Amino acid sequence: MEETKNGSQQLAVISNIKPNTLIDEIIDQGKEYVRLMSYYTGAMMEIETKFKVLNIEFNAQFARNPIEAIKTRLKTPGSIYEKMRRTGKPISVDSIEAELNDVAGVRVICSFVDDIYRLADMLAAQDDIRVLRIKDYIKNPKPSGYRSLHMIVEVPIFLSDSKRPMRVEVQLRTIAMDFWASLEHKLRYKKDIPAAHAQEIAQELCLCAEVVSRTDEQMLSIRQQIENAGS
Ligand code: 0O2
Repeated sequence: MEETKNGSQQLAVISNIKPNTLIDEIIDQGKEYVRLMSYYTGAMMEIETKFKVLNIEFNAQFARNPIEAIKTRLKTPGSIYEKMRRTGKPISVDSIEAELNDVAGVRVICSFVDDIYRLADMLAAQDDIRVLRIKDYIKNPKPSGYRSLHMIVEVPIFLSDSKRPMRVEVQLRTIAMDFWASLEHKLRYKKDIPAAHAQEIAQELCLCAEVVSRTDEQMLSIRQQIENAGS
């Protein structure tokens, strides 16, 4: 009579690997995954600190803060798996590091649109930062109306015995752009909007994004008028 096999034994038969080897591999991959996530966390901390330093310096020089808030997020395992699967990439720790640019994300919420470009230039000019890609969704908004400046940067993290370059996705946006993106995400995320209403809702959201963008322009213009009146 054939012996009943448990899950890992069955998997081992299919993949032609001895059960213990398979379990060891899963445990090793798990450890490697946790290690990789700790590197990304370190990289996010490095970038967050760089922006905090720029904010303090700017405040000392111009008596105002260009940054309203900084948010960091590590992509969840589910979200990583989904993106790897969707893009047809092999699911392994090495491949996650090689293929994904946005495992570590830093979102910088700025007061005014010109602060976004100033901060982006200041970050890019730092000699330990390598800018790999910039997507300007402010000058070229997405069809949804989404606006932000996206940068993929590489920053070194210093480990106990080595230095390792890590990629971080930086999203810079104004308070108004963040207000729109957060609400739009809440309204649309995983909601099964009936096809009959989808286009109308998308158009309304896009109109809201344009109103928000005009408000940003007006606020910047008001700040500049105040600065000019004072000088
Ligand atoms: P989450 O949870 O925010 O991370 P890439 O993989 O970078 O080569 P991709 O995925 O097309 O290419 O990147 P893109 O479009 O430059 O930026 C994706 C991220 O921008 C999204 O991340 C959102 O954070 C944000 N984003 C882009 N378009 C929209 C939009 O229409 N509405 C809102 N609210 N946010 C948007 P994730 O992975 O979707 O989610």
